Amino acid sequence: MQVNKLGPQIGAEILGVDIRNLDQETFDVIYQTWLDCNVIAVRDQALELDDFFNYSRRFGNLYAHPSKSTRHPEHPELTILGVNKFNADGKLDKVIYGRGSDNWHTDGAYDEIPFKATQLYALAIPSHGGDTLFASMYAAYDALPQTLRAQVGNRLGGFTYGGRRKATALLNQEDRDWTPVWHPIIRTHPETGRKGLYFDPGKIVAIEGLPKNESDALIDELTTHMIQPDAEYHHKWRTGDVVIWDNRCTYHRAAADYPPEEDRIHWRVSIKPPA
Ligand SMILES: O=C(O)CCC(=O)C(=O)O
Ligand SMILES: [Fe+2]
Repeated sequence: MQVNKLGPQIGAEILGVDIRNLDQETFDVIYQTWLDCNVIAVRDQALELDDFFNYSRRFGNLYAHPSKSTRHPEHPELTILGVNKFNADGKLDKVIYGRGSDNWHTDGAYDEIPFKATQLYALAIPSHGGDTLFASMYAAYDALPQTLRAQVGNRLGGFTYGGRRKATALLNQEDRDWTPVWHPIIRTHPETGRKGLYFDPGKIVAIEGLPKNESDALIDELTTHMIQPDAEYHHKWRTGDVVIWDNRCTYHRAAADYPPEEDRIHWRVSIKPPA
């Protein structure tokens, strides 16, 4: 097995393994690399659905994403990205094509127990474009000016699916009402012990204890501090890549800049901590 760091602070690729049969010792190295690097890509895999599920379950429990219309019909814990991109009239469905591209975000902040990880397996990749961009929440926290750090303090943020804009187009009509759940904005990672700026401008609705105008202003201010120089890693996909990111310390966004007539298809699972 070969491990190569890819970005200055985050991102690593792993070569020379078959994730269908990994002994515990090898998996432990992969897991530790993931904790150290926030996002890892295991290259050159050829997987059936069960292989992808079995490997993903080594990171935690699989959780059915609230977007029912993009789930696999027989396996609710599997989301398929990039299929049914064109409507019946031949027009590009921007919600499918642009999924994950509106904001830098962390997945699953709208749940009481947010997603620990998200894992994708690349089945089809376009000739150019379509990268996934990643950035470190640790770096965002480390660079936060002292005044802002004091303003946030121990405050909680309220998060919903779709946030203030109620961007719920991927959800069925009956699933569009959300009650905010509250998470500390400065969050200590349960496994690394490092602090990060746990933040998502597209999901946060309010900051605890502040009048709406101050809460909105602080949200805008924090948004400008999420992405730090040298703390990004841009993943250029290859078919057969298995990429997992840590939602407790990583922001991501899809570039949504590839030729729409080309396929870009991934299997995707949301992973929560083991019960
Ligand atoms: O398609 C991508 O590059 C990532 C989309 C995304 O935000 C997600 O799967 O959570
Ligand atoms: Fe996402």
